[in-house]
Amino acid sequence: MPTNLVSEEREDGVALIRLSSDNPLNPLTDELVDALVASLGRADADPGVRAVVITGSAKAFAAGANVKAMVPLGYSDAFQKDYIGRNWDAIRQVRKPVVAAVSGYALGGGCELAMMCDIVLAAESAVFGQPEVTLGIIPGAGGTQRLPRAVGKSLAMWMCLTGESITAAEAHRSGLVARVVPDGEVVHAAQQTARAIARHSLPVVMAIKEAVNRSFESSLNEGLLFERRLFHAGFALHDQKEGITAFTERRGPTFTDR
Ligand code: CO8
Repeated sequence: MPTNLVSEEREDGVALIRLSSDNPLNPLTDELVDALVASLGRADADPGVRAVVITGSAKAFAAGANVKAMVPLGYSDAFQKDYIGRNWDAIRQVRKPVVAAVSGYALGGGCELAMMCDIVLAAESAVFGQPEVTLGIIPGAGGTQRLPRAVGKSLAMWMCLTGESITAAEAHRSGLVARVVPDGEVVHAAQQTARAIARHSLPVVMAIKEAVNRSFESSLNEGLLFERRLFHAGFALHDQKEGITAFTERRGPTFTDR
């Protein structure tokens, strides 16, 4: 069930999940991440949902992991209880497309959460950063791994080693962000993007997500083979026949997810 940490809306096949903890900076407490993971699980399992939007408050997508909870934590506990891995790893298991709508701060775990999403849209005043080094820690949820893949080594090193943030415009130029929109419009823009995705065939959309993600996990040859196999498998889909037939008949397709 939705909790007061996360709110859920459903419209036009799009689930909007809003991080809404008492603190508008949305520190990513274990409880908040658990609630987010549960909400994502419901959206992924719901046949009425075809794409998901995650957003935060106007002040912050999320200002990072809950720093206060780390103060008493020792190595033994962190390791044995699989701190971060336990619930954070579930976010990338979502099979439907996930769009991040970022306003305000996306710092540390907040920037990492945005990078776990498939598409990132940012408000003009959004700020992205990995300030962990200033706390004497290293990023722990993908900052050293996903950020270089998104923005290249030099900028990723600069952000992680200095702890300094980048603006939405810089994030857009470097490829971290797909689109920048005026403040106050990012959720609407993300919903529009998600709705555009939701109009397509769901099995095709899910296959595209898998194939793009595979490009980060495999050699070029393996990735191309994976893509080719999925492409061939598409010939078994009714929607593939419908899509290409509709094109030749100069009409719009009616996809049925079969
Ligand atoms: N964790 C816990 N509490 C926080 C956090 C946080 N990340 N960020 C802000 N808060 C709290 C503050 O302590 C303060 O609480 P209180 O009123 O009780 O003192 C309250 O939120 C308001 O904060 P500020 O007064 O600082 O608000 P400002 O508007 O002045 O500043 C900033 C906003 C710039 C975002 C500032 O709060 C800040 O720098 N926050 C910390 C950002 C940061 O360092 N993030 C990285 C955290 S480490 C991390 O994410 C590791 C990732 C590991 C993987 C993820 C695991 C879950």
